[in-house]
Amino acid sequence: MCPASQQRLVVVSNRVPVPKDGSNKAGGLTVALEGALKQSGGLWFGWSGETVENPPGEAKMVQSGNITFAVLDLTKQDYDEYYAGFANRALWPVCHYRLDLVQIERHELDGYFRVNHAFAASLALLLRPDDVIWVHDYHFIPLASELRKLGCKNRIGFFLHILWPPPDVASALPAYGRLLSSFGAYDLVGFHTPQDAENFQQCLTRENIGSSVGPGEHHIDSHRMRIGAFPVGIDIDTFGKMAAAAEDNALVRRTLKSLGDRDLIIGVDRLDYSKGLKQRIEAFSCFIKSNPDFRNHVTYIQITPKSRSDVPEYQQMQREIAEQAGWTNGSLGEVDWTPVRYVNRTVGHSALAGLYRMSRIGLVTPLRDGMNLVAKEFVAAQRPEDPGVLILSRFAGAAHELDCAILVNPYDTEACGAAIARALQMPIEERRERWATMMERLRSNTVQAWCQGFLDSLRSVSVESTGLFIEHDTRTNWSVPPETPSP
Ligand code: ADQ
Repeated sequence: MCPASQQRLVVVSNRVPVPKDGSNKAGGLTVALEGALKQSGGLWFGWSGETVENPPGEAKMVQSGNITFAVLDLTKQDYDEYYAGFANRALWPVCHYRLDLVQIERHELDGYFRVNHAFAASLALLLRPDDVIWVHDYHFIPLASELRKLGCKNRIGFFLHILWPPPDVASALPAYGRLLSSFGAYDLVGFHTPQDAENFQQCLTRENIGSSVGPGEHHIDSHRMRIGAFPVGIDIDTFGKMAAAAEDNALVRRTLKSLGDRDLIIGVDRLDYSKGLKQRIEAFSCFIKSNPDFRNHVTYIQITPKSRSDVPEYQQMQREIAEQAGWTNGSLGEVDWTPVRYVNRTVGHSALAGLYRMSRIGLVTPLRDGMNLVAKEFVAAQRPEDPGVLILSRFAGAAHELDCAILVNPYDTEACGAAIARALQMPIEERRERWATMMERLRSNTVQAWCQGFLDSLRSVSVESTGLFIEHDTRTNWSVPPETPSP
Protein backbone atom coordinates (compact mmCIF):
# COMPACT_ATOMS: atom_id res chain seq x y z
CA MET A 1 0.00 0.00 0.00
CA CYS A 2 1.26 3.48 -0.87
CA PRO A 3 1.54 6.15 1.82
CA ALA A 4 -1.32 8.68 1.64
CA SER A 5 0.72 11.28 -0.24
CA GLN A 6 1.68 8.74 -2.92
CA GLN A 7 -1.81 7.52 -3.65
CA ARG A 8 -2.73 8.38 -7.20
CA LEU A 9 -5.43 11.00 -7.60
CA VAL A 10 -8.22 10.38 -10.08
CA VAL A 11 -10.32 13.41 -11.03
CA VAL A 12 -13.62 12.89 -12.82
CA SER A 13 -15.44 15.79 -14.48
CA ASN A 14 -17.80 16.20 -17.39
CA ARG A 15 -15.29 18.14 -19.48
CA VAL A 16 -11.59 17.31 -19.35
CA PRO A 17 -8.91 19.86 -20.29
CA VAL A 18 -6.95 17.51 -22.56
CA PRO A 19 -3.80 19.44 -23.55
CA LYS A 20 -3.79 20.43 -27.21
CA ASP A 21 -0.89 21.84 -29.27
CA GLY A 22 0.90 22.97 -26.13
CA SER A 23 -1.67 25.77 -25.68
CA ASN A 24 -2.59 26.69 -22.15
CA LYS A 25 -5.97 28.38 -21.82
CA ALA A 26 -6.74 26.81 -18.46
CA GLY A 27 -8.63 28.72 -15.77
CA GLY A 28 -7.66 28.76 -12.08
CA LEU A 29 -9.74 25.73 -11.14
CA THR A 30 -8.16 23.58 -13.85
CA VAL A 31 -4.68 24.71 -12.92
CA ALA A 32 -5.30 23.86 -9.25
CA LEU A 33 -6.63 20.40 -10.08
CA GLU A 34 -3.73 19.76 -12.44
CA GLY A 35 -1.38 20.83 -9.65
CA ALA A 36 -2.96 18.26 -7.33
CA LEU A 37 -2.74 15.59 -10.02
CA LYS A 38 0.95 16.35 -10.62
CA GLN A 39 1.81 15.93 -6.93
CA SER A 40 1.29 12.18 -6.93
CA GLY A 41 0.66 11.41 -10.56
CA GLY A 42 -2.89 11.25 -11.68
CA LEU A 43 -5.68 10.43 -14.03
CA TRP A 44 -8.27 12.95 -15.29
CA PHE A 45 -11.32 11.19 -16.66
CA GLY A 46 -14.51 12.40 -18.33
CA TRP A 47 -16.28 13.29 -21.56
CA SER A 48 -14.25 14.20 -24.66
CA GLY A 49 -16.73 16.91 -25.69
CA GLU A 50 -17.41 14.88 -28.86
CA THR A 51 -20.51 13.06 -30.01
CA VAL A 52 -20.03 10.20 -32.49
CA GLU A 53 -22.24 7.51 -33.97
CA ASN A 54 -20.51 4.48 -32.47
CA PRO A 55 -18.31 5.45 -29.54
CA PRO A 56 -15.63 2.93 -28.63
CA GLY A 57 -16.27 1.58 -25.11
CA GLU A 58 -12.70 2.36 -24.11
CA ALA A 59 -11.41 5.76 -23.16
CA LYS A 60 -9.02 7.67 -25.44
CA MET A 61 -5.82 8.37 -23.54
CA VAL A 62 -3.39 11.31 -23.72
CA GLN A 63 -0.30 11.38 -21.52
CA SER A 64 1.15 14.69 -20.38
CA GLY A 65 3.99 14.43 -17.85
CA ASN A 66 2.70 12.27 -15.00
CA ILE A 67 -0.95 13.03 -15.77
CA THR A 68 -3.05 10.74 -17.94
CA PHE A 69 -6.12 12.29 -19.57
CA ALA A 70 -8.75 9.69 -20.44
CA VAL A 71 -11.93 10.67 -22.29
CA LEU A 72 -15.00 8.96 -23.66
CA ASP A 73 -17.16 10.06 -26.58
CA LEU A 74 -20.95 10.13 -26.30
CA THR A 75 -23.61 9.23 -28.82
CA LYS A 76 -25.96 12.03 -29.84
CA GLN A 77 -28.71 10.30 -27.86
CA ASP A 78 -26.50 10.13 -24.75
CA TYR A 79 -25.65 13.80 -25.14
CA ASP A 80 -29.30 14.82 -25.57
CA GLU A 81 -30.54 12.78 -22.63
CA TYR A 82 -27.69 12.93 -20.12
CA TYR A 83 -26.20 16.38 -20.74
CA ALA A 84 -28.66 18.66 -22.55
CA GLY A 85 -31.54 16.72 -20.94
CA PHE A 86 -31.43 15.57 -17.35
CA ALA A 87 -28.30 17.45 -16.22
CA ASN A 88 -29.25 20.80 -17.72
CA ARG A 89 -33.05 20.68 -17.86
CA ALA A 90 -33.74 19.03 -14.49
CA LEU A 91 -30.75 19.15 -12.14
CA TRP A 92 -29.52 22.62 -13.11
CA PRO A 93 -32.89 24.44 -12.81
CA VAL A 94 -33.88 22.65 -9.58
CA CYS A 95 -30.52 23.37 -7.97
CA HIS A 96 -30.95 27.04 -9.00
CA TYR A 97 -34.48 27.19 -7.54
CA ARG A 98 -36.11 27.48 -11.01
CA LEU A 99 -38.86 24.91 -10.65
CA ASP A 100 -40.78 26.69 -13.42
CA LEU A 101 -38.09 25.59 -15.90
CA VAL A 102 -37.79 21.93 -14.88
CA GLN A 103 -38.32 19.44 -17.68
CA ILE A 104 -39.24 15.96 -16.53
CA GLU A 105 -38.67 13.31 -19.20
CA ARG A 106 -38.33 9.69 -18.13
CA HIS A 107 -36.02 8.82 -21.04
CA GLU A 108 -33.65 11.67 -20.10
CA LEU A 109 -33.46 10.37 -16.55
CA ASP A 110 -32.71 6.89 -17.91
CA GLY A 111 -30.04 8.39 -20.18
CA TYR A 112 -28.42 10.12 -17.21
CA PHE A 113 -28.11 6.90 -15.24
CA ARG A 114 -27.08 4.97 -18.37
CA VAL A 115 -24.18 7.37 -19.11
CA ASN A 116 -23.10 7.28 -15.46
CA HIS A 117 -23.07 3.50 -15.61
CA ALA A 118 -21.04 3.50 -18.86
CA PHE A 119 -18.52 6.01 -17.48
CA ALA A 120 -18.16 3.98 -14.28
CA ALA A 121 -17.60 0.76 -16.27
CA SER A 122 -14.90 2.42 -18.38
CA LEU A 123 -13.24 4.13 -15.39
CA ALA A 124 -13.23 0.91 -13.35
CA LEU A 125 -10.88 -0.63 -15.92
CA LEU A 126 -8.33 2.12 -15.28
CA LEU A 127 -8.42 2.14 -11.47
CA ARG A 128 -5.78 0.91 -9.06
CA PRO A 129 -6.75 -0.30 -5.59
CA ASP A 130 -5.24 2.65 -3.73
CA ASP A 131 -6.43 5.46 -6.05
CA VAL A 132 -8.27 8.33 -4.41
CA ILE A 133 -11.17 9.41 -6.63
CA TRP A 134 -12.57 12.94 -6.73
CA VAL A 135 -15.79 13.31 -8.73
CA HIS A 136 -16.97 16.79 -9.78
CA ASP A 137 -20.39 18.20 -10.23
CA TYR A 138 -24.00 17.40 -10.96
CA HIS A 139 -23.36 15.42 -14.14
CA PHE A 140 -21.97 12.53 -12.11
CA ILE A 141 -23.98 12.23 -8.90
CA PRO A 142 -24.58 8.45 -9.29
CA LEU A 143 -21.03 7.67 -10.48
CA ALA A 144 -19.81 6.38 -7.11
CA SER A 145 -22.78 4.09 -6.62
CA GLU A 146 -22.17 2.68 -10.11
CA LEU A 147 -18.49 2.18 -9.27
CA ARG A 148 -19.39 0.44 -5.98
CA LYS A 149 -21.68 -1.94 -7.87
CA LEU A 150 -18.62 -2.89 -9.90
CA GLY A 151 -16.68 -3.68 -6.72
CA CYS A 152 -14.74 -0.42 -6.35
CA LYS A 153 -13.65 0.05 -2.73
CA ASN A 154 -11.54 3.17 -3.15
CA ARG A 155 -12.09 6.39 -1.28
CA ILE A 156 -14.45 8.50 -3.39
CA GLY A 157 -15.25 12.16 -2.81
CA PHE A 158 -17.78 14.38 -4.58
CA PHE A 159 -17.82 18.16 -4.93
CA LEU A 160 -20.90 19.99 -6.16
CA HIS A 161 -20.01 23.22 -7.98
CA ILE A 162 -23.59 24.50 -7.93
CA LEU A 163 -26.07 25.02 -5.10
CA TRP A 164 -27.95 22.37 -3.21
CA PRO A 165 -31.45 23.65 -2.32
CA PRO A 166 -33.59 22.84 0.75
CA PRO A 167 -35.91 19.78 0.75
CA ASP A 168 -39.05 21.56 -0.50
CA VAL A 169 -37.19 22.66 -3.64
CA ALA A 170 -34.86 19.67 -4.14
CA SER A 171 -37.75 17.23 -3.95
CA ALA A 172 -39.02 18.56 -7.31
CA LEU A 173 -36.24 16.49 -8.89
CA PRO A 174 -37.43 13.42 -10.74
CA ALA A 175 -36.12 10.24 -9.04
CA TYR A 176 -35.30 12.41 -6.03
CA GLY A 177 -35.02 9.48 -3.59
CA ARG A 178 -32.86 7.44 -5.97
CA LEU A 179 -30.47 10.34 -6.56
CA LEU A 180 -30.21 11.19 -2.88
CA SER A 181 -29.54 7.57 -1.95
CA SER A 182 -26.82 7.35 -4.57
CA PHE A 183 -24.83 10.03 -2.70
CA GLY A 184 -24.43 7.41 0.04
CA ALA A 185 -21.69 5.70 -2.00
CA TYR A 186 -19.36 8.69 -1.46
CA ASP A 187 -17.07 8.98 1.54
CA LEU A 188 -17.09 12.77 1.43
CA VAL A 189 -19.57 15.16 -0.19
CA GLY A 190 -18.52 18.81 -0.45
CA PHE A 191 -20.42 22.02 -1.19
CA HIS A 192 -19.46 25.68 -1.54
CA THR A 193 -21.24 26.93 1.57
CA PRO A 194 -22.37 25.61 4.97
CA GLN A 195 -25.92 26.49 3.86
CA ASP A 196 -25.76 24.03 0.93
CA ALA A 197 -24.27 21.33 3.16
CA GLU A 198 -27.05 21.87 5.70
CA ASN A 199 -29.75 21.78 3.00
CA PHE A 200 -28.34 18.51 1.72
CA GLN A 201 -28.28 16.87 5.12
CA GLN A 202 -31.85 18.02 5.75
CA CYS A 203 -32.88 16.36 2.48
CA LEU A 204 -31.36 13.04 3.60
CA THR A 205 -33.02 13.29 7.00
CA ARG A 206 -36.46 14.17 5.59
CA GLU A 207 -36.31 11.25 3.16
CA ASN A 208 -35.24 8.87 5.94
CA ILE A 209 -32.05 8.05 4.09
CA GLY A 210 -29.58 6.86 6.72
CA SER A 211 -29.23 8.72 9.97
CA SER A 212 -27.56 11.94 10.86
CA VAL A 213 -24.73 11.69 13.40
CA GLY A 214 -24.42 15.40 14.03
CA PRO A 215 -23.79 18.17 11.51
CA GLY A 216 -21.69 16.98 8.63
CA GLU A 217 -21.83 13.27 9.31
CA HIS A 218 -24.33 10.78 8.07
CA HIS A 219 -24.49 7.00 8.35
CA ILE A 220 -26.07 5.12 5.47
CA ASP A 221 -26.16 1.31 5.63
CA SER A 222 -23.19 1.15 8.00
CA HIS A 223 -21.25 3.47 5.67
CA ARG A 224 -20.08 6.76 7.13
CA MET A 225 -20.42 9.74 4.81
CA ARG A 226 -19.00 13.11 5.65
CA ILE A 227 -20.61 16.30 4.40
CA GLY A 228 -18.76 19.61 4.42
CA ALA A 229 -18.39 23.12 3.06
CA PHE A 230 -15.32 23.83 0.94
CA PRO A 231 -15.73 27.28 -0.67
CA VAL A 232 -13.74 27.38 -3.89
CA GLY A 233 -11.24 30.22 -4.19
CA ILE A 234 -9.03 31.70 -6.92
CA ASP A 235 -5.29 32.13 -7.32
CA ILE A 236 -5.33 35.80 -6.35
CA ASP A 237 -1.64 36.50 -6.79
CA THR A 238 -1.51 35.12 -10.31
CA PHE A 239 -4.74 36.87 -11.23
CA GLY A 240 -3.60 40.19 -9.72
CA LYS A 241 -0.31 40.05 -11.63
CA MET A 242 -2.10 39.16 -14.84
CA ALA A 243 -4.45 42.14 -14.37
CA ALA A 244 -1.55 44.54 -13.81
CA ALA A 245 0.29 43.24 -16.88
CA ALA A 246 -2.90 43.44 -18.96
CA GLU A 247 -2.93 47.24 -18.81
CA ASP A 248 -0.83 46.86 -21.97
CA ASN A 249 -3.17 44.35 -23.57
CA ALA A 250 -4.31 45.55 -27.03
CA LEU A 251 -8.02 44.87 -26.42
CA VAL A 252 -7.89 46.57 -23.02
CA ARG A 253 -6.21 49.64 -24.49
CA ARG A 254 -8.66 49.85 -27.38
CA THR A 255 -11.60 49.52 -24.98
CA LEU A 256 -10.20 52.22 -22.71
CA LYS A 257 -9.77 54.53 -25.67
CA SER A 258 -13.30 53.85 -26.89
CA LEU A 259 -14.75 54.86 -23.52
CA GLY A 260 -13.36 58.39 -23.67
CA ASP A 261 -13.69 59.83 -20.17
CA ARG A 262 -16.70 57.66 -19.26
CA ASP A 263 -16.60 55.32 -16.27
CA LEU A 264 -16.87 51.61 -16.98
CA ILE A 265 -19.31 49.22 -15.32
CA ILE A 266 -18.59 45.60 -16.17
CA GLY A 267 -20.56 42.36 -16.07
CA VAL A 268 -19.02 39.02 -17.10
CA ASP A 269 -21.13 35.87 -17.11
CA ARG A 270 -21.97 32.83 -19.15
CA LEU A 271 -25.36 33.44 -20.74
CA ASP A 272 -27.47 31.64 -18.17
CA TYR A 273 -30.82 32.41 -16.57
CA SER A 274 -29.26 31.97 -13.11
CA LYS A 275 -27.02 35.01 -13.68
CA GLY A 276 -29.82 37.60 -13.46
CA LEU A 277 -28.97 39.44 -16.69
CA LYS A 278 -32.50 40.65 -17.37
CA GLN A 279 -32.80 42.16 -13.89
CA ARG A 280 -29.28 43.60 -14.18
CA ILE A 281 -30.00 45.49 -17.40
CA GLU A 282 -33.22 46.73 -15.81
CA ALA A 283 -31.26 47.91 -12.76
CA PHE A 284 -28.84 49.80 -14.99
CA SER A 285 -31.76 51.39 -16.77
CA CYS A 286 -33.30 52.42 -13.41
CA PHE A 287 -29.98 53.92 -12.40
CA ILE A 288 -29.75 56.09 -15.54
CA LYS A 289 -33.37 57.21 -15.27
CA SER A 290 -33.01 58.16 -11.59
CA ASN A 291 -29.59 59.76 -12.03
CA PRO A 292 -29.72 61.78 -15.27
CA ASP A 293 -26.43 63.52 -14.40
CA PHE A 294 -24.68 60.25 -15.24
CA ARG A 295 -26.09 60.11 -18.78
CA ASN A 296 -23.24 59.85 -21.24
CA HIS A 297 -20.73 59.59 -18.35
CA VAL A 298 -20.87 55.87 -17.85
CA THR A 299 -20.83 52.74 -20.06
CA TYR A 300 -22.00 49.30 -19.04
CA ILE A 301 -20.19 46.46 -20.85
CA GLN A 302 -21.76 43.03 -20.44
CA ILE A 303 -19.50 40.24 -21.75
CA THR A 304 -21.59 37.12 -22.08
CA PRO A 305 -20.59 34.08 -24.12
CA LYS A 306 -23.51 31.92 -25.15
CA SER A 307 -23.77 28.59 -23.40
CA ARG A 308 -25.94 25.49 -23.77
CA SER A 309 -27.48 26.92 -26.93
CA ASP A 310 -29.07 23.57 -27.77
CA VAL A 311 -31.24 23.71 -24.63
CA PRO A 312 -34.56 25.41 -25.56
CA GLU A 313 -34.78 27.53 -22.37
CA TYR A 314 -31.37 29.03 -23.23
CA GLN A 315 -32.33 29.84 -26.84
CA GLN A 316 -35.34 31.78 -25.66
CA MET A 317 -33.34 33.64 -23.03
CA GLN A 318 -30.65 34.55 -25.59
CA ARG A 319 -33.28 36.25 -27.73
CA GLU A 320 -34.86 38.03 -24.76
CA ILE A 321 -31.63 39.46 -23.36
CA ALA A 322 -30.40 40.61 -26.78
CA GLU A 323 -33.75 42.36 -27.37
CA GLN A 324 -33.66 43.93 -23.95
CA ALA A 325 -30.12 45.31 -24.45
CA GLY A 326 -31.14 46.73 -27.85
CA TRP A 327 -34.31 48.20 -26.44
CA THR A 328 -32.44 49.82 -23.53
CA ASN A 329 -29.96 51.42 -25.93
CA GLY A 330 -32.79 52.56 -28.18
CA SER A 331 -34.67 54.26 -25.37
CA LEU A 332 -31.76 55.64 -23.29
CA GLY A 333 -28.93 56.12 -25.76
CA GLU A 334 -27.73 59.19 -27.59
CA VAL A 335 -26.26 59.58 -31.06
CA ASP A 336 -22.83 59.70 -29.43
CA TRP A 337 -23.48 57.32 -26.51
CA THR A 338 -24.33 53.59 -26.34
CA PRO A 339 -25.18 52.96 -22.67
CA VAL A 340 -25.06 49.13 -22.84
CA ARG A 341 -22.48 47.21 -24.87
CA TYR A 342 -23.74 43.68 -24.92
CA VAL A 343 -21.21 41.19 -26.30
CA ASN A 344 -21.65 37.43 -26.80
CA ARG A 345 -17.93 36.63 -26.74
CA THR A 346 -15.40 34.70 -24.73
CA VAL A 347 -12.51 36.96 -23.81
CA GLY A 348 -9.06 35.63 -22.90
CA HIS A 349 -8.37 35.60 -19.17
CA SER A 350 -5.62 38.17 -19.44
CA ALA A 351 -7.80 40.72 -21.30
CA LEU A 352 -10.65 39.96 -18.92
CA ALA A 353 -8.40 40.70 -15.94
CA GLY A 354 -7.37 44.00 -17.57
CA LEU A 355 -11.00 44.97 -18.20
CA TYR A 356 -11.91 44.24 -14.57
CA ARG A 357 -9.02 46.44 -13.49
CA MET A 358 -10.12 49.47 -15.45
CA SER A 359 -13.76 49.17 -14.29
CA ARG A 360 -15.27 51.47 -11.72
CA ILE A 361 -17.85 48.82 -10.83
CA GLY A 362 -18.10 45.03 -11.13
CA LEU A 363 -21.78 44.08 -11.40
CA VAL A 364 -22.20 40.48 -10.23
CA THR A 365 -25.87 39.97 -9.55
CA PRO A 366 -26.91 36.33 -10.09
CA LEU A 367 -30.36 35.29 -8.91
CA ARG A 368 -28.65 32.19 -7.51
CA ASP A 369 -25.06 31.01 -7.80
CA GLY A 370 -23.10 28.26 -6.07
CA MET A 371 -20.08 30.52 -5.64
CA ASN A 372 -19.35 32.89 -8.59
CA LEU A 373 -15.68 33.21 -9.45
CA VAL A 374 -16.14 36.42 -11.43
CA ALA A 375 -16.79 38.28 -8.16
CA LYS A 376 -13.49 37.02 -6.77
CA GLU A 377 -11.58 37.70 -9.98
CA PHE A 378 -12.91 41.27 -10.10
CA VAL A 379 -11.62 41.97 -6.58
CA ALA A 380 -8.22 40.34 -7.23
CA ALA A 381 -7.74 42.44 -10.39
CA GLN A 382 -8.12 45.88 -8.75
CA ARG A 383 -5.47 48.54 -8.28
CA PRO A 384 -4.76 48.75 -4.53
CA GLU A 385 -4.53 52.54 -4.61
CA ASP A 386 -7.71 53.07 -6.62
CA PRO A 387 -9.93 49.97 -6.46
CA GLY A 388 -13.29 49.63 -8.17
CA VAL A 389 -16.41 48.62 -6.26
CA LEU A 390 -18.00 45.17 -6.32
CA ILE A 391 -21.81 45.06 -6.35
CA LEU A 392 -22.66 41.48 -5.43
CA SER A 393 -25.89 39.52 -5.16
CA ARG A 394 -26.60 38.22 -1.68
CA PHE A 395 -27.70 35.00 -3.40
CA ALA A 396 -24.20 34.17 -4.68
CA GLY A 397 -22.12 31.80 -2.56
CA ALA A 398 -19.30 34.37 -2.82
CA ALA A 399 -21.35 36.76 -0.65
CA HIS A 400 -20.48 34.58 2.39
CA GLU A 401 -16.85 35.64 2.07
CA LEU A 402 -17.17 38.97 0.22
CA ASP A 403 -19.55 40.63 2.62
CA CYS A 404 -17.65 43.92 2.22
CA ALA A 405 -19.00 44.25 -1.30
CA ILE A 406 -22.21 46.25 -1.73
CA LEU A 407 -24.61 43.35 -1.24
CA VAL A 408 -27.87 43.58 -3.17
CA ASN A 409 -31.09 41.71 -3.79
CA PRO A 410 -30.98 41.25 -7.58
CA TYR A 411 -34.79 41.07 -7.82
CA ASP A 412 -35.04 44.61 -6.41
CA THR A 413 -33.97 46.47 -9.53
CA GLU A 414 -34.51 49.95 -8.04
CA ALA A 415 -32.28 49.11 -5.07
CA CYS A 416 -29.65 47.73 -7.46
CA GLY A 417 -29.86 50.95 -9.47
CA ALA A 418 -29.33 52.91 -6.26
CA ALA A 419 -26.33 50.68 -5.44
CA ILE A 420 -24.76 51.63 -8.78
CA ALA A 421 -25.15 55.33 -7.96
CA ARG A 422 -23.68 54.76 -4.50
CA ALA A 423 -20.72 52.81 -5.88
CA LEU A 424 -19.90 55.54 -8.42
CA GLN A 425 -19.85 58.13 -5.64
CA MET A 426 -18.11 56.07 -2.99
CA PRO A 427 -15.18 57.93 -1.37
CA ILE A 428 -11.73 56.52 -2.10
CA GLU A 429 -11.08 55.65 1.59
CA GLU A 430 -14.19 53.50 1.78
CA ARG A 431 -13.35 51.78 -1.51
CA ARG A 432 -9.84 50.96 -0.28
CA GLU A 433 -11.09 49.70 3.07
CA ARG A 434 -13.70 47.40 1.56
CA TRP A 435 -11.25 46.11 -1.02
CA ALA A 436 -8.51 45.39 1.53
CA THR A 437 -10.91 43.36 3.69
CA MET A 438 -12.11 41.36 0.69
CA MET A 439 -8.52 40.68 -0.42
CA GLU A 440 -7.70 39.36 3.05
CA ARG A 441 -10.57 36.91 2.78
CA LEU A 442 -9.53 35.81 -0.70
CA ARG A 443 -5.92 35.38 0.37
CA SER A 444 -6.94 33.08 3.23
CA ASN A 445 -8.84 30.76 0.89
CA THR A 446 -7.13 30.30 -2.45
CA VAL A 447 -8.04 27.67 -5.02
CA GLN A 448 -4.95 25.68 -4.02
CA ALA A 449 -6.13 25.69 -0.38
CA TRP A 450 -9.58 24.56 -1.50
CA CYS A 451 -8.11 21.66 -3.43
CA GLN A 452 -5.77 20.64 -0.64
CA GLY A 453 -8.51 21.01 2.01
CA PHE A 454 -10.89 18.74 0.16
CA LEU A 455 -8.25 16.12 -0.60
CA ASP A 456 -6.86 16.14 2.97
CA SER A 457 -10.39 15.53 4.24
CA LEU A 458 -11.02 12.78 1.73
CA ARG A 459 -7.70 11.09 2.44
CA SER A 460 -8.37 11.21 6.16
CA VAL A 461 -11.61 9.26 5.81
CA SER A 462 -11.23 5.71 6.97
CA VAL A 463 -12.50 3.04 4.62
CA GLU A 464 -13.38 0.55 7.36
CA SER A 465 -15.43 -1.70 5.18
CA THR A 466 -12.61 -2.47 2.76
CA GLY A 467 -9.65 -2.82 5.08
CA LEU A 468 -7.61 -1.32 2.25
CA PHE A 469 -6.48 1.71 4.18
CA ILE A 470 -5.10 2.51 7.57
CA GLU A 471 -7.22 5.14 9.26
CA HIS A 472 -5.42 8.47 9.15
CA ASP A 473 -6.34 11.52 11.16
CA THR A 474 -10.07 11.03 11.08
CA ARG A 475 -11.39 14.20 12.64
CA THR A 476 -9.12 16.94 11.43
CA ASN A 477 -10.63 20.01 9.95
CA TRP A 478 -12.95 18.38 7.52
CA SER A 479 -16.17 20.21 7.91
CA VAL A 480 -15.61 23.90 7.32
CA PRO A 481 -12.06 25.15 6.74
CA PRO A 482 -11.27 27.34 9.78
CA GLU A 483 -10.32 30.35 7.73
CA THR A 484 -13.75 30.50 6.11
CA PRO A 485 -15.69 33.41 7.60
CA SER A 486 -19.21 32.71 8.81
CA PRO A 487 -21.98 33.91 6.53
P1 ADQ B 1 -20.13 29.12 -13.69
O1 ADQ B 1 -21.61 29.11 -13.59
O2 ADQ B 1 -19.58 28.96 -15.05
O3 ADQ B 1 -19.47 28.04 -12.73
P2 ADQ B 1 -18.43 31.28 -12.43
O4 ADQ B 1 -18.10 30.82 -11.07
O5 ADQ B 1 -18.68 32.74 -12.45
O6 ADQ B 1 -19.69 30.58 -13.09
O7 ADQ B 1 -17.20 30.95 -13.36
C1 ADQ B 1 -17.13 31.43 -14.63
C2 ADQ B 1 -15.68 31.42 -15.13
O8 ADQ B 1 -15.74 31.63 -16.52
C3 ADQ B 1 -14.85 32.53 -14.52
O9 ADQ B 1 -13.54 32.10 -14.31
C4 ADQ B 1 -14.88 33.62 -15.60
O10 ADQ B 1 -13.72 34.41 -15.67
C5 ADQ B 1 -15.04 32.81 -16.86
N1 ADQ B 1 -15.82 33.61 -17.83
C6 ADQ B 1 -17.08 34.05 -17.72
N2 ADQ B 1 -17.41 34.79 -18.79
C7 ADQ B 1 -16.33 34.81 -19.59
C8 ADQ B 1 -16.03 35.42 -20.85
N3 ADQ B 1 -16.89 36.19 -21.51
N4 ADQ B 1 -14.82 35.22 -21.37
C9 ADQ B 1 -13.92 34.46 -20.71
N5 ADQ B 1 -14.13 33.89 -19.53
C10 ADQ B 1 -15.32 34.05 -18.98
C11 ADQ B 1 -19.95 27.02 -11.83
C12 ADQ B 1 -20.95 27.46 -10.77
C13 ADQ B 1 -20.38 28.61 -9.97
C14 ADQ B 1 -19.04 28.21 -9.35
C15 ADQ B 1 -18.11 27.61 -10.41
C16 ADQ B 1 -16.84 27.03 -9.78
O11 ADQ B 1 -22.20 27.83 -11.37
O12 ADQ B 1 -21.28 29.01 -8.93
O13 ADQ B 1 -18.42 29.37 -8.80
O14 ADQ B 1 -18.76 26.58 -11.13
O15 ADQ B 1 -17.13 26.11 -8.77
